Amino acid sequence: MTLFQHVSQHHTPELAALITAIADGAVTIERKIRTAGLGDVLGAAGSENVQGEAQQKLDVLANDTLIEVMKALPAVAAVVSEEDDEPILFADRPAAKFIAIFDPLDGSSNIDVNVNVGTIVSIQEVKPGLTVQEAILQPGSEQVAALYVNYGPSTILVYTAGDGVHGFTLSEGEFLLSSENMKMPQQGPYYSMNEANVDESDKVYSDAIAGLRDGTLVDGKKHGSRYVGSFIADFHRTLLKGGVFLYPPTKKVPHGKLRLLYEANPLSFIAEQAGGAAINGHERILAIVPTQPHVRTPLIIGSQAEVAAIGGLIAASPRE
Ligand code: AFP
Repeated sequence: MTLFQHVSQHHTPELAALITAIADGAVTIERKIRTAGLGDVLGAAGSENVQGEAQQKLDVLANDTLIEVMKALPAVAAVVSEEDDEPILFADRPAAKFIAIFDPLDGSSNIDVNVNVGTIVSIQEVKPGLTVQEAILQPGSEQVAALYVNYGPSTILVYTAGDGVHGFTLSEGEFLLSSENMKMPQQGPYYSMNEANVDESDKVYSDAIAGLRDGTLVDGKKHGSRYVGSFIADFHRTLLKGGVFLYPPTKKVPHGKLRLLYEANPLSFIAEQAGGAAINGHERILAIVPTQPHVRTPLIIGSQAEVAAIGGLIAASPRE
C-alpha cells in the first residue's frame, strides 16, 4: 500500500494531501542526499540560522524544497522552519487551516561523514477563534499530525495523525507501507546520550546513566550505550528497540539543545502514539505551552519504564 492510499483511507482529503506533499518534498531531498558527494551540495553554506548554527548547503536546499511544496498547497496557512528567523504566513489564505512546522534537515552536521540525517514535521491546526500566530504556539498535545523521514540505509517515513504510528519505506520514488501500528517496547536495551556532557549537567543525570549501566535503575536491566548524534537516527532506533534518549540541560545549553516545536513535539507525539513517553524532566513534553517558535527544551524520550524511572529520580532529587 502506498502512503497516499494509507492517508487517504484514514484521514481527510486535505490532511492526506498535506502528508503526501511533504513526502514528495522528502523524495526530492533524498535524491540530493544520495548523491551529495558528487555535486556541489556538501559542506557549509557560509550562513548561520537564527540559533547561531552554521547552515549546511543541504539545510538550505531542504528548507527551500519544503517551503516550495507547502506554498503550493492552499490548505497551508503558514510554515515555520527551524532555519528561518520568522514564520512565513500566507496572508492571502484566510480559510487555510494547517501550519507546517519543520526541521528540514536534522543532524545536518553529519552529512559530510555520510551518517543518517532526517526531516521532521509537526502539523498544527488554526482552530476557530485562534489567530495563525496563536495556533503556532499551541502545545504539542494539539498537533494534528507528526512525521519524520530517516535518510539511512533505507529511507523510512514514519507518521502519526493520532491513530497509531505507521512506517513506510521509499522504493523507486514511492513510500510503501512497511510497518503498520508500530509499538515501542515498554523497556529497552539502550540509553542514548552525549556522555561528554555528563559532568556539565545536574548530578541526577549522571546518577541516571550510572543506574542504567549497572542495572539498578530499571528492573535490574543493564543498558548498553548507543549515540549517533543525529536525533532522527537515535530516535528511530529507540522507537524500534526501546530504551531512552536524553538531552539534558548543560552548562552550555541550560534550556536543553533540542527545539520544542521542530524536534521534541513531533517525536513526542509519535513516541506516545507508539506507547512510549516523553518529558522535559518535570513535565510531559506535549503539555508545554511554547513561548516562541525557536524555544528549546531538555528532553527524555523513549520507553515507558526508562522515562518513568529517570523522571522519578529527577522528582526525588534536590534542584541544583
Ligand atoms: P545538527 O543539526 O547541528 O547536526 O544538530 C543535531 C542535533 O540537533 C540532533 O540531531 C542531535 O541529537 C544533537 O544535535 C546532537 O547534539 P550533540 O552534538 O551536542 O550531542
